[in-house]
This record gives sequence, structure tokens and C-alpha cells, in this order.
Amino acid sequence: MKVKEDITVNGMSCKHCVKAVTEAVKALDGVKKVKVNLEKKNALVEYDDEKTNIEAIKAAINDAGYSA
Ligand SMILES: [Cu+2]
Repeated sequence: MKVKEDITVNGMSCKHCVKAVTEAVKALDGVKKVKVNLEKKNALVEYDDEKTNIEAIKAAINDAGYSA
């Protein structure tokens, strides 16, 4: 099933951070859409919950050096 989550992401300070978070999340199998917002400090992620989950997405963000 397609799921939409709004994930708070701390530690982003510029558009390069936004790109890094976006690519880290996009690299996960099952992720359909990623929209990272620097001002709002969040990532709107659309994914297939049969392929991935919120924990895996947060782990990818944390592995990229940010805090989800
Ligand atoms: Cu940055």
C-alpha cells in the first residue's frame, strides 16, 4: 500500500543538505516520492509499505549524517 509520511529532519543547513537527504531516501527500494523542505525541517516521503518502512527511511537519513 502507498503511504505518505511527514518526517522531521534536523541538521540540514543548506540546499546541499536537502539534496543529500533527498538522494539518501530516494535510493531506498519502494520510495516513490521525496520532497525535502529546509525551512520546515521535514521530508515528505511517499513509499510502498510492502517494500520499505519508516524505520528504514529514518535510518537512511541518519546514515547520511542528519537526524530523523
Ligand atoms: Cu548543507
